[in-house]
Amino acid sequence: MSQNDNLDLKPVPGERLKKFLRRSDVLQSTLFGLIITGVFIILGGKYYPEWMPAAMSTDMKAIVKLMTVFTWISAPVCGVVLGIALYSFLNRHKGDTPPPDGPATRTNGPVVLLWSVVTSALALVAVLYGLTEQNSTSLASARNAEDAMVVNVIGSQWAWSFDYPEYGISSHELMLPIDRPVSFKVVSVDVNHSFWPVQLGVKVDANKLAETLADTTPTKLGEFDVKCAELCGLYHAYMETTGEVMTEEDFNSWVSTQDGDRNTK
Ligand SMILES: [Cu+2]
Repeated sequence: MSQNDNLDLKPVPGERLKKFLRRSDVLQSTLFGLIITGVFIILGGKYYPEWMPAAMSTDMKAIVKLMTVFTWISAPVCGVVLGIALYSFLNRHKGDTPPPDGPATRTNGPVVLLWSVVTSALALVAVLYGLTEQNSTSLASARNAEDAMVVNVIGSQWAWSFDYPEYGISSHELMLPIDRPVSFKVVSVDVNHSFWPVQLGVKVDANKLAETLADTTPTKLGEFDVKCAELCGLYHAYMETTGEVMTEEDFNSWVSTQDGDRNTK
């Protein structure tokens, strides 16, 4: 072993990382990764609000925003993985004998450290953003509203019914006045169901032995879908109805047309 070989073994700070980042396979994979990351960031920001169901409540608005931000946060991870996959596919070995292994990345300390720090930071941002959003004032105001309208939601095989104790009426369609917080008290009379008014961004289990609660404030006029999101038997797929967010005036006139004897129509 010559003196030069001995000198080469001494680690120079930052040298392994620099060497790694100058490799052509790393450069090309990174380039693919950056392009794919950019595509996901643009798609997430521009199209998520269009692809998601219309945001008709404070909760659904928060969910669309959360999905967009989480797409941005996860875009670099997905971009790097797909970038490496694309590079590998384009440079795949043709022939019968397998190619020799490249240098191991898992033993390259600085590279492992860099990737661990970057992904940990992304995960931390996701956790902090999620917690902040969960406790945001718009959601908390529906949760703590004293003037909330209570709707008792009853799931049964295979239909939903809604009791409005304040008005002494019952309906198979979920009518709600705009901008008034609503508090859903959800139960089932038979098996487990899941109450899912899609565009309101609420999804909560309907159990037989325990009442579950969910709150939101409808913010947009129009019809929305109410589905069951828990496989509950033969006609689960048909366990759906419609709802509508109405002006206060329309809601009051709808209430007056309902039978006060809690007759489900
Ligand atoms: Cu169901």
